[in-house]
Parts: sequence; C-alpha cells; structure tokens
Amino acid sequence: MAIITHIDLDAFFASVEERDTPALKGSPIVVGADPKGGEGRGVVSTANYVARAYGIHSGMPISRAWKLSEEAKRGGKPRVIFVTPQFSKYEKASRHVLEIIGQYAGKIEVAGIDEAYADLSSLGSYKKAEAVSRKIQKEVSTKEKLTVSIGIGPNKMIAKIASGFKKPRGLTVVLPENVQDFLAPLSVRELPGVGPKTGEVLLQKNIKTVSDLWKIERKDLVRRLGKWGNGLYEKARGVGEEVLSGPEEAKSIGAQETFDKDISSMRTIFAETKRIAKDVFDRFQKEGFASFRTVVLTIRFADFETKTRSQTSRVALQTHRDLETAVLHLLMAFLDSRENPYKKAVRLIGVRVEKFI
Ligand code: TTP
Ligand code: MG
Repeated sequence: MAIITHIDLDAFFASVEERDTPALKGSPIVVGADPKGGEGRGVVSTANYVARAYGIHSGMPISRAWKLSEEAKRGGKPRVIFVTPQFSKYEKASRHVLEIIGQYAGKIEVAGIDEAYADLSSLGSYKKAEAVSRKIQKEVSTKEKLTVSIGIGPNKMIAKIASGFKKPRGLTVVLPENVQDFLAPLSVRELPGVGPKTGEVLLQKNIKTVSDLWKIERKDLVRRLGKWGNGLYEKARGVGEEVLSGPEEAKSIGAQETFDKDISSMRTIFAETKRIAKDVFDRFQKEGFASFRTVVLTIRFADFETKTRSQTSRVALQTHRDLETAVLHLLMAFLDSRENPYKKAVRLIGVRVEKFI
C-alpha cells in the first residue's frame, strides 16, 4: 500500500520575506515586480494571506495589485508592501526544508521550489504517516521559521490536492477508502491538468464538481476532449501515480522577464534571450548539476498571447553554449512568419531547463 505525502510551503516567497524582516509581520505583502506607482509591467510572484484578502494572487499584473492596494488604503486598510524577490534566499530555504523532509522519508521527489512529495509507504500505516508529517511541520517551523501544509493519500494526485485543501498550516489525510468522498464535492478545477479551457468545456455541460464528472461516460469524455479525456476519467476516480520519480527528472530551473517596454527589434530579442539564458545557466551551475536534457522557451507577445516551445535532447547538454544554441533554435521558430505573422512585439521572455543529471 502506497502512502504518499505532498508538502507545500505556505505563501512561500512572502513568508521568507516576513521571516527575515520582522517589521513586515502582519502587513499585506506582495513579492514580485516593481509596481512603479501603478505603471509597473511585471507580475505578482506571490502574496501573503493578508494581501490575498485584498484579492491579490500569484500571476496577477503588478499594476492590478497596486490598484487593489490603493483601493484598500481608501477603505482604511494598510497599503500593501511590495518586495523585490531575492531568489537566492528562497533557494536556500527550499534546500533546508528538503533536508528536513529527507530525514523522515526514504524517497522524495522535488516538484518545485516550494513543494515535494515524500514516500512514507515503509511506515506501514496512515497513523504513523500523520505523526511523521506533524514532526516535519514542527521541525520546519522551529528550524526554518516557515510553515508548510501537508496532504497524505494513496497517490501523488490525492496527496497534492490534499495539501492544498486546508492552507496555511494544514494537514489533510485522505485514507484510500475515503478518496471518492474526498473528491466528490471538489471543483473539477482541482484535478491536475484541468485549466480554464477544459473547465469551460465542462461547465458548458453543467459539470462543476468531480461528482458531476462521474456521470459522464469515458467515451463521451474522449469525444469531447480527445486523448486527455481518458486521463481525466481516471483522475476523477482518484487514480494517480503511486511511485515517485527520481529527483533528477523532477527539477527545473528557469527565469523569465517582462520588459519595461515591449521589444520588437530582432537584435534586442536575441540579446535579451541570450542574457536570460545566461542567468539560467549560472543558477543551474551554481546548484551543482552536471547536465540537462530539456530546454523550454516561453514568449509572451504584446497582446498577451503566450507561446511555449520545448526541445528534449537525447544526449545530455552541459555547457552554456549548448543551452544558448538550443534556446536560439527555439526562438527562431517563434520569429517565423507563420508563428508570428503580424510581427507582434514581445512582452516577456522565459527560459527554463529540465531533466537534470
Ligand atoms: P505556490 O506554492 O503556488 O504559492 P505560495 O507558496 O506562495 O502560496 P500557497 O500558500 O498557496 O502555497 O508557489 C510557490 C512560490 O512560487 C511562490 O511563493 C512564488 C512562486 N510563484 C511565482 O513566482 N509565480 C507564480 O505564478 C506562482 C504560482 C508561484
Ligand atoms: Mg506554496
């Protein structure tokens, strides 16, 4: 019997900032791009829970967060404190938390800078897994002065949904016999892979919750959604991965930048892409990895249309040159007249490497 936990730090970047600058405690905090008095063009990385009560969330334009802050101020509430991200601090905190988890779990899979899965199957019971999870929460809190939410379940998907079920500082246990009851009332959007698009398709058939989804036959889902309908059918019934993948396949390092002004000159687009790739390569190297196999390039055009292309190499890529070549190759495709027929200017460029060794 598999017992998988998913551990996710609460309001991660903001919590680190709050911890390191006690004067921020209790204030609404947004970590992200410079708001420039409402003219800033980047996005919110994250907001602490006080700022979330203002309606601010990850990925929101920073200018919108600024407006919400000003509105709150007019309503007599404190203004948001905007903080520039300091990734090295988050990477360090992330490492420390992983070390703590590693002491308790045989196998862990790092799923992002603030989340990891741990396999606690060898403990043999959910009771013991729960006790260990509480220890992890306590140790992260005393040693790292951060809080985590944890979900425990029979596979990765259930564990991940469970960790987000009660936040912050939540601990949610979903026993195998309770999986269906747990999923039934949840929004279909909680299922991994159901984004705004699929959500909209389902809503048109009046499917809002997972139990609504149970009423649709497998072949109908496949007809509506293609191959992905099959996966969705299984997910709605609680089926997920029970085995963690090796850490070398799970990690990724990336950087993206929204420019102060949209850029349209080829030369600038190339130069900026190279600069971001260099930044990613430096971090990749600093973290002590030897090679990567996947390179991902994201371009957001001035009208917010966003395109992502990736390339996975069969051989290991190792050098700065390897990354630059791969990234520029991907970039060429974007600038192709079929991909960008109206020669739209570029608002954001992102570069990511994955599949490390
Ligand atoms: P999340 O775990 O999605 O968010 P969170 O930890 O801030 O909040 P929660 O309590 O809901 O878990 O992401 C982890 C960190 O990754 C987050 O602190 C900042 C960063 N991040 C971004 O930079 N941009 C994004 O769009 C998201 C979603 C996260
Ligand atoms: Mg988090």
